[in-house]
Amino acid sequence: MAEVPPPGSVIVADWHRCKESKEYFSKLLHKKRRKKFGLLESPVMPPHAAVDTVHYKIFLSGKSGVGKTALAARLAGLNIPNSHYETTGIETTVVYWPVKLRDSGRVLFFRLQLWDCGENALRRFDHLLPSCKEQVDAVLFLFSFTDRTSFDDLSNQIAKWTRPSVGQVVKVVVGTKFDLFMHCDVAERDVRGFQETWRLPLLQMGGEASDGLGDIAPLLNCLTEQLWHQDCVAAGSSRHHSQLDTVTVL
Ligand SMILES: Nc1nc2c(ncn2[C@@H]2O[C@H](COP(=O)(O)OP(=O)(O)OP(=O)(O)O)[C@@H](O)[C@H]2O)c(=O)[nH]1
Ligand SMILES: [Mg+2]
Repeated sequence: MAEVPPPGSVIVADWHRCKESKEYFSKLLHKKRRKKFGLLESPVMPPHAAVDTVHYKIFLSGKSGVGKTALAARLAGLNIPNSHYETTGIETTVVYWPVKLRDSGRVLFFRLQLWDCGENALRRFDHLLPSCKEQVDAVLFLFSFTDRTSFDDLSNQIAKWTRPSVGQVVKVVVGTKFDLFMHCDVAERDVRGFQETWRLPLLQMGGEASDGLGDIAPLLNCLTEQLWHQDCVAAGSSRHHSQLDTVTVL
């Protein structure tokens, strides 16, 4: 398995808290709330501060009800569903996230297209998984802290994505429903044991979504850092990135 870069070694950690990042993060907000980007929309910087955008495809994996659709909504700043409505096919959601590279000081917008497919739909229709897997850059493996079986199944899921036929994909584990600690079914020592075995980043999610970016920043920073690292390793140079395109100034 590819080595995971230590947090903050590739991108500036907690950059969203720095004053100089305000100009970029403000493009994600409207009246202090998350801006909704339509299919053809993207953050627009003034000409003097135009930055490049890099595109990635992310697949959300996990049992039905663990919170894949809720996580996609949380990351995009959309309304989180209160009830569980099974996702009947593939839904995609786009999330923008600005990042500052540590070595060069260069700023990039990451455009993350999240692919969320209902687990039951995946099982019912064979053609869905190949579409989700096609040219995927990263997989978020979700388990719920309130559902032991979703945690026990993680190793199985990750192993499927670690075969040589799959190629290199960034892997991040997300434990959802961390706010429901009264119903917690996964002990801390089990989580530690899992991390020692797999050596993958594991982040916890849960609770009311805030209007700010603080609750999603750890996951998005971790994901973008690994995506960039994976590309640099693949290209053999930290300066080259084939997906670069300039943010269009409308
Ligand atoms: N309290 C709490 N509830 C959550 C959290 N994440 C998801 N939920 C709830 O869990 C339920 C199921 O979440 P979904 O996101 O619909 O589950 P899913 O993984 O998309 O399920 P399928 O589409 O059937 O595969 C919903 O009622 C969500 O509101 C969380 O972090 N905390
Ligand atoms: Mg769903």
